[in-house]
Amino acid sequence: MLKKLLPVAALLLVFALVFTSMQATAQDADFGDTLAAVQDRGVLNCGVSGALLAFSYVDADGNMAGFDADYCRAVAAAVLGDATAVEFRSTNASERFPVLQSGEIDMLSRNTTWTISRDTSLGFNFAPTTFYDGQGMLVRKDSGIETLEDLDGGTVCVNAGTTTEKNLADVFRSLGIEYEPVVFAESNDVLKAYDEGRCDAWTTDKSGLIANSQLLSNPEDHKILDVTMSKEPLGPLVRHGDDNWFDIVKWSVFCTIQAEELGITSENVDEMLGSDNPKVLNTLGVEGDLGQAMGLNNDFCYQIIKQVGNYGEIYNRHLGPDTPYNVPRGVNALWTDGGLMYSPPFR
Ligand SMILES: N[C@@H](CCC(=O)N[C@@H](CS)C(=O)NCC(=O)O)C(=O)O
Repeated sequence: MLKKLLPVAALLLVFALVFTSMQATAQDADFGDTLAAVQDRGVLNCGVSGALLAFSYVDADGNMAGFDADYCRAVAAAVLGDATAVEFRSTNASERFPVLQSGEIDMLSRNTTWTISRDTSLGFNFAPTTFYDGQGMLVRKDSGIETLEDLDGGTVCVNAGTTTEKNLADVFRSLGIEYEPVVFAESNDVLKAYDEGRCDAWTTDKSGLIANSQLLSNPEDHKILDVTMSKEPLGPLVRHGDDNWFDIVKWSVFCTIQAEELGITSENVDEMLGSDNPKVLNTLGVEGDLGQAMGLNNDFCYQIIKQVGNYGEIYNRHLGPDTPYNVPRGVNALWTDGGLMYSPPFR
């Protein structure tokens, strides 16, 4: 009798082992390595530009400041409960992708355009767009240049390894404009060359032109042409292969947008914990376990808003009316105000 039962018992044992290992695999897949690595390290390694005013630059106190830097801080607040637990890594346009691919950084938040090839063949996942931009062209006011066609036979300063460089070639080819690109790896060199008069024009994302043109010797002597050469949806990105980490970065961005829509700010967030609006309670983690499903505390969004602020606060801090840039929200307004900023439900 016992002999007969043995093979059955062995079979059951094999099933049990396979089942347990499947469970373990599902669990591992739910929480990829990046979250654990960041938590063990106690600091988020975040790639930025470091050379772009308003987005990521070293301020007078020696701190990394700007809109993109604040999205690094938002993720650190969500994951570590501490918005200051960020190690910033400055990157130029060409090195930003290798440092993310190699694992040197956990995420990149560096005025980077979401394109199909970056999303697929380069092996990245893009979190929601934080700034919808487009490519512009800056010229000297006294140059007489009013349109792109006026640049025929001219020189254009541009940053290597960017969508900017490729769009410039495409747009000028389609318009039949002959030009000479003057290409540099570092944006500071682009700026310097244009400032010294080595190019008739300087092209990059309009946000970059607005911000970094403040560094020209006489910013008021220049103007941005009234043309948008491309779509440049800018936002944070992570490596392929860690869905949970992608979710964390994605929902950290959505948290800032959702909070603005719900009227939750860094100032009133504590008061909002006692709100009678279920949407507010879910978003802030007073009710439900939305954070836990990503391996985070349920108050991850509360931490982001308390420590960094909602989308509108982040925007205004770096680009709003009280800054030298005063960039109107435009398409970056909330969807409820006719813009493109829209968070899926927190439920
Ligand atoms: N959004 C474009 C352009 C990004 C870009 O690198 N722009 C330059 C000019 S504003 C820049 O950020 N340079 C800063 C640097 O080199 O650190 C892209 O993703 O390729």
